[in-house]
Amino acid sequence: MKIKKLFVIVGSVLLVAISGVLLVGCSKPSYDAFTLNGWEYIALNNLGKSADEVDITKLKVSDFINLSGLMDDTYLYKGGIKFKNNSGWYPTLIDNFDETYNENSGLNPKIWATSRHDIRWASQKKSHPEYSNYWCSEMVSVKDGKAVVRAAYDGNHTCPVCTANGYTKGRFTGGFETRAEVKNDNGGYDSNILWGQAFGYYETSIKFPDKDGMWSAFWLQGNEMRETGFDGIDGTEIDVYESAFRKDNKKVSRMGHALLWNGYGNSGKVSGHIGKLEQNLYDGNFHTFSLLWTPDCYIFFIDGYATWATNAGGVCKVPEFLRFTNEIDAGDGWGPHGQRIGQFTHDSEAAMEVEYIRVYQNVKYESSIAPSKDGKPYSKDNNFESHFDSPYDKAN
Ligand SMILES: [Ca+2]
Ligand SMILES: [Zn+2]
Repeated sequence: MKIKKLFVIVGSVLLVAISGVLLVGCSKPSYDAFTLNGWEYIALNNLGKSADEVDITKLKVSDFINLSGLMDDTYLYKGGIKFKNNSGWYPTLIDNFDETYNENSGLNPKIWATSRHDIRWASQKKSHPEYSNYWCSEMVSVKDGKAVVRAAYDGNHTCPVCTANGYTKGRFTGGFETRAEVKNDNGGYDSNILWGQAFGYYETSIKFPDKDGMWSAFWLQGNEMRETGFDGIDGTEIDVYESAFRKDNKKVSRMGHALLWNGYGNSGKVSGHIGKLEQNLYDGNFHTFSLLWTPDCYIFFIDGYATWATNAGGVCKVPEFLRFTNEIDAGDGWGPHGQRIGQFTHDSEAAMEVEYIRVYQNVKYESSIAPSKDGKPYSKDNNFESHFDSPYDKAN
């Protein structure tokens, strides 16, 4: 055993030395091979092929699942008949933002709410209180078939809610989600889920804000994510993408996926992956980000290719809501992964644009969903709450 192990170690050192020489001699930037941690077997089984027959670092969504024959028109599943294909997939929520509503920033109020008014980050520069970053519903709109989250400095902000909070000068942006946070009598907020789902396939097409000092994200979150028992099974924050790498995008685009569970305080757990990509995600075009969430694992895709797969935390079995959010630095120029994202300047503005969100469910996943709190189907009536019950992380 020992000898074999030694050989392996020597072998890898050699390999590193050789690839080091190759890298020095080659001016091309290096990209990360996609890491599926064994979950590529799902695609291989589906394709009926072995790992030798396909490039397992270049697996596509269609290698894992079959969505053929399904519509992609704006649609909301309301129970009853499932328009499912031969593989058991059916659409549950498709919004192409091709319909504009008169209220709710133009978003369908049955599904969406704008992220709640809040100060996101106080200014990190004492001499510049106006560097503070606020979320405001007025920064969200539906335009030309897209949901748009603007980001801009406003020195005379007149939104009534912001004004009542004393936020009239600063950096304003926001988000929208399938959950409404409503002020309660205890001075806190109730988290009312408007639409939630456990498992399925989630795909969005996004154009990033093209400006220093910003990042955006598409993520899923559950009301029970802060419960400290049961690891991630009773709720996991699933960051399908978190874009904070525009600043050092000269050679390669990087992108982060992450899972967070058991709250955000001392009990909080995290697992993430940041990969270097061949394509430029900041080229001013739309790019797709998607998640295949099965009862066994999470598989993340960028522009249709599987980039990371994991079952970290134990796979979440309870419904979660969708979030599209935009962020601005507050004068420090640091992003969420401890990297420099630059400074937001006040003389121009930028926007995060969402072309569509498409969510599908598979009949085979349905029996793995955790029972609801009251034993009835998950809905607004039981606030999509599961039977899981454990202490709650008070942090954040
Ligand atoms: Ca938990
Ligand atoms: Zn406001």
